[in-house]
Amino acid sequence: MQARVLKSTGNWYSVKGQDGVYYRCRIRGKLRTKGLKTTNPVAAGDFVEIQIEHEEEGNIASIVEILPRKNYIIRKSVNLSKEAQVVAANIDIAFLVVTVARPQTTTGFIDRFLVAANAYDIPVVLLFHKWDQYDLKEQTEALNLSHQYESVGFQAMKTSLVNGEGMSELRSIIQGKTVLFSGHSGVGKSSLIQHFIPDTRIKVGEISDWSEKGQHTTTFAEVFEMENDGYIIDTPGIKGFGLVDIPNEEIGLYFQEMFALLPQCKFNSCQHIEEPGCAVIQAVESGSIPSFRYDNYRSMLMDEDTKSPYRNG
Ligand SMILES: Nc1nc2c(ncn2[C@@H]2O[C@H](COP(=O)(O)OP(=O)(O)OP(=O)(O)O)[C@@H](O)[C@H]2O)c(=O)[nH]1
Ligand SMILES: [Mg+2]
Ligand SMILES: [Zn+2]
Repeated sequence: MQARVLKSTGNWYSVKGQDGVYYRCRIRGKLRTKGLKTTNPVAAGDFVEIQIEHEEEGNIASIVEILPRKNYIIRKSVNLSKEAQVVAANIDIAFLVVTVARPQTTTGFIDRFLVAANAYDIPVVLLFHKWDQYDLKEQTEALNLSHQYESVGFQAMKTSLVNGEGMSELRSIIQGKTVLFSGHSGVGKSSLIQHFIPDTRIKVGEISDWSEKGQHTTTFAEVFEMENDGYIIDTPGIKGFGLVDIPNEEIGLYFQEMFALLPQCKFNSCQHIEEPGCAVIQAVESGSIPSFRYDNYRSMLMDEDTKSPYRNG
């Protein structure tokens, strides 16, 4: 029977079967994971094939196969082995929660996130959140920014939990999908999850990914179910996407508006730096590509360390 992995805790996995029943599972035998060297074979969000062991003693089953993943996010393992940990799989939408103030989200952060999501093949919707708390100047700034992201092809929304702005639209977008909320600490991710799934154990205002000693704690992602079909994955400790190693010459491919212009550059290997006949530089000069996007692209080329939105993510 097919099932969805909701949570993994060490060797045990909570899954929901197609029959609507929850099972506790262990892995039986060796699971094939096609060349990907990871510390955990099965992750939250995985679709798996299970075999029921016994129903009397609390629905125990075995995971016998992982179905092919549509996409997944990984992070470097906490131990020093080079292995990666699969954090979550099969994500339909990543909502990037952005606030222009209190706290401020920079476009440098946003663009690094968007590049990583693009590389992971995860569609992003930008939420300009806490709209209720902006003064006029901040509203103008947020509007400008959201229009600029829309102009390069992203969906952007105004949202607020205080006045309810955008919430019914957001709910209908999540319907039937598997989504996650990303963004800086304090932007409102937990509050949003709580809004859509009121009985989760996620606490608002709780700093989830650092232990009392200030160390990064290993926490597992968990899939929460919405009432009317829809899944929200909570990934404690991963506010951006952890591990994305993109060689310099490929970064431009993940800035979609630049990638679209590449065929019009004189050289098909153009990196849009100082090559003659570069269509991207022309588009930046004419204003059809926002200059901050281009600046962030250039700074990603220069700074190895900042390719990932969170260095420790
Ligand atoms: N004004 C306003 N405040 C909000 C809104 N949404 C959330 N908040 C507040 O923002 C603060 C931070 O919210 P959290 O949901 O804990 O933020 P988080 O993104 O989960 O933060 P971390 O877990 O640290 O990553 C809380 O005090 C929330 O009440 C909103 O729409 N408007
Ligand atoms: Mg939180
Ligand atoms: Zn070019």
